[in-house]
Amino acid sequence: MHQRGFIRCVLSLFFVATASFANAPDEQESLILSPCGSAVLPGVMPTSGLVLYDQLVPFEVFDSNTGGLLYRGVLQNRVIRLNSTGRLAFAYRVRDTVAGIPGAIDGLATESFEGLTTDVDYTPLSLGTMRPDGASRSCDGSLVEFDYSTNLIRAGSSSKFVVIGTEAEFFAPGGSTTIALRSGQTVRVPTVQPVTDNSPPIVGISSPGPFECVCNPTQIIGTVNDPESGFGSWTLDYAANPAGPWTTISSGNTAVVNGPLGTWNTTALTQGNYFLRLTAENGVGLTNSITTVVFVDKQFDTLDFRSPGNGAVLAGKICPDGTAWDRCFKQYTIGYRPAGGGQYTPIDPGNPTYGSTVINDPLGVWDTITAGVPDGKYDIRLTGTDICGNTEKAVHTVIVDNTPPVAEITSPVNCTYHCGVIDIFGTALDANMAGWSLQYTGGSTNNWVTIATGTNSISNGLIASWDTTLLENCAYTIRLIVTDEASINCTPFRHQSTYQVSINVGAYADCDTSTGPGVLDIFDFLCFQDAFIKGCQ
Ligand SMILES: [Ca+2]
Ligand SMILES: [Ca+2]
Ligand SMILES: [Ca+2]
Repeated sequence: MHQRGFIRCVLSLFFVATASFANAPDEQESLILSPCGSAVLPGVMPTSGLVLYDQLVPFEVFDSNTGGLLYRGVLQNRVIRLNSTGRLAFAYRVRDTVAGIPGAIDGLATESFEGLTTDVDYTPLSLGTMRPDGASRSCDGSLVEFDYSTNLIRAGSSSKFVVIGTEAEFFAPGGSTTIALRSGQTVRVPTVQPVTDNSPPIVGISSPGPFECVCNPTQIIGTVNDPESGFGSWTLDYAANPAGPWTTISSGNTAVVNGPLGTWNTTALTQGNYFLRLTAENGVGLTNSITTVVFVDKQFDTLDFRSPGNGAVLAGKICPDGTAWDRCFKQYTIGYRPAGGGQYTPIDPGNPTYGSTVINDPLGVWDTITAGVPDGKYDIRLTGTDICGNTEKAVHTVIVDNTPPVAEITSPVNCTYHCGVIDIFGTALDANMAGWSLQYTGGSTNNWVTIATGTNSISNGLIASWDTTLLENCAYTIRLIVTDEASINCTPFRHQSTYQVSINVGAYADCDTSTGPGVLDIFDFLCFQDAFIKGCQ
């Protein structure tokens, strides 16, 4: 077998010639050739119709032993839409053969007719001289073979058209015809084949999936294919509204099987749902279309840093709270730095990022004591990021105050005796002072009675003057309570420092308390003298 003879074949699909194919009479009976069947051809087949395709396929056959040329010619392949049936007939004829070489064709066999009815014959009135003796069909129905064994198509001769009428409505490349020489050599040349395709092309978009988030740019993956009749063309469009207008993303004229269909640049689009439509037409003109909805993501949707607010004074554990939400959420982060500069450090080393959305709830915890954060002003930054890399940030500046206030009474001191108006000295101090309160208990009261309050800081100075004139002689305790503004561990509780001093108000004997048990001596006299001067009666 020698197949070097096939040199070239330029298929011109859908070439339409308007010439009438033949002028055979249409009134004759046709000959249906069933699978496994064979028949002598009557030469009566009606073949007038419209020539849809007419191709000349050159071929050569060589002797495989000597390399000598055995045959050279052209196979003419036509497709005709028959007037009699409206369906396609496939016709073949050997022509333009070169004389003077030894070859002689004794058979033509063409394939891909399985599943079709084949109505076979030759056209006695067409060009050419040789006609087949008969035809046979393979048992699978694919191959139809015309037999020229007693009417050889010798070199320099030609043949009349042999015709296979079918019920096919379409044709496509992919068939082949084998030319056999009497001496055993064959050559196979490409010819068109009938196509039975009642199914539209397969179209599908596998990525992005329905309602999936789409970033910019996004590659669209899908399938446009038709295994029966091959492929015509396809278009990928998008629209904001299913009624259109549609804008083309990409198009093509070759099949794609779960591969890239195009790259969608969404730069000019606003965020929202969009429709993607894939429309395709197969090789026989059937169309199919699929539409899906995707979400074009253009921004981080909601970042609400609800608390702590700017200027908040905080201590211990700090609890940022609010909302970090996106339709295409990826993560949020919370970091801190000294106010105004430097790198942000995650507030929680165990959660450098948070992978779940939060809506109006705690976002994280910053334990300023465990982290050893010095008192001072800090920026807290909340950052939300979506899967497209869109981010939103919010920064609040707060004051960390883990230092309780200073509360101290320096005068009077414990166990001293006093009368009249007592000046109380000491310190009430905090970097974030909320206020102080000076109170006493004792004598006829069992509760704390306020002497004075203030919001000013006092550093080793007069806190208040306490008039004890109307109080009974007794032991009294005075206390200084100083409160700062730092909210501790995300509660309303503040730092509070207390200092207490217990004294005696009124007459006394062992005035100077210099001896124990008490002894009345010159120092007591001096003490009495001093008390008298102060107004103790
Ligand atoms: Ca199909
Ligand atoms: Ca987003
Ligand atoms: Ca403080």
